[in-house]
Amino acid sequence: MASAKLVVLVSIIIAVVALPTVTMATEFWVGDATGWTKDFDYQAWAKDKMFYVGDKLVFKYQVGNHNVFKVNGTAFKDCTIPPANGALTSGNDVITLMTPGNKWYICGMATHCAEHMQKLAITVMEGSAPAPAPDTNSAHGMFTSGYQIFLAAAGIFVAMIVA
Ligand SMILES: *[C@@H]1O[C@H](CO)[C@@H](O)[C@H](O)[C@H]1NC(C)=O
Ligand SMILES: [Cu+2]
Repeated sequence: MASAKLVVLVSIIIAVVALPTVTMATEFWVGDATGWTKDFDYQAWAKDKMFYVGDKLVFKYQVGNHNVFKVNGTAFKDCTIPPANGALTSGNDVITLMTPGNKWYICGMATHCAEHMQKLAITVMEGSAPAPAPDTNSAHGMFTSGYQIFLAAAGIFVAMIVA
């Protein structure tokens, strides 16, 4: 049964090698724990982030206090508020980034955009995030490599049983 053993081993090796290249869409909570509100620097928040097609933006806020409009670059700059029926108002608005390019979002309440910086501009990139390098400093990195070690060990165990 050497060939069955080989098939299992090769399958496991492929799985372990391929795992880090499987990328998942990222869900960004705009403003992190602060959420979507006045007087928060969303450009600073976005500056060190990479947005890819398929990722999601989640705007979290108290219903009625804020809202979300997707606007163009001109309306973003001038804080031009579109008609109210175009607003997202759920307080937990999820926007999937469907296309690459520049995207602009503003709050349409009173002067939140014009006077309180409640506006976000991002650039969405084609493709998906590169596989993260093994990062033992983060819990996620440890989980990923721990998971791979587990898979490899399980593979060897299964291979031994099959043999
Ligand atoms: C931007 O949006 C505004 C308001 O929705 C619209 O009047 C304007 O024509 C748009 N500008 C461009 C360049 O698309
Ligand atoms: Cu607002």
